[in-house]
Amino acid sequence: MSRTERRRNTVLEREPRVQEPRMYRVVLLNDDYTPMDYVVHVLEQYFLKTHAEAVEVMLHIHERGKGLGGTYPYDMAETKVALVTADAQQHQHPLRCIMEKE
Ligand code: TYC
Repeated sequence: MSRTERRRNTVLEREPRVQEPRMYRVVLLNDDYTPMDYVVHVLEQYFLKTHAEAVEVMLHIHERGKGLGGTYPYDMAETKVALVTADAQQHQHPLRCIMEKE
């Protein structure tokens, strides 16, 4: 069925029936102990950053307190948080990764 309604001479656009999924930011937090190289590795491995991008994001987090890994639908964001948290724990680093509603 068409998304438009005709009333006399006016064509009214209806709201789209399908909404974009709500997106979530996956954010990494700074701490004093996690090695910089490890954070760069996490950004490359889990957020598919190039090495140069990963270094830039890591330095941003180090200087500003937090930074963006990526933005994803809920399930993907939740999975990234779980994978990064598990990896950091395995390596005994206190790195924290959280999600925020966009
Ligand atoms: N601040 C850490 C250090 O000096 C590096 C670091 C960067 C830690 C980013 C966590 O999310 C982080 N070794």
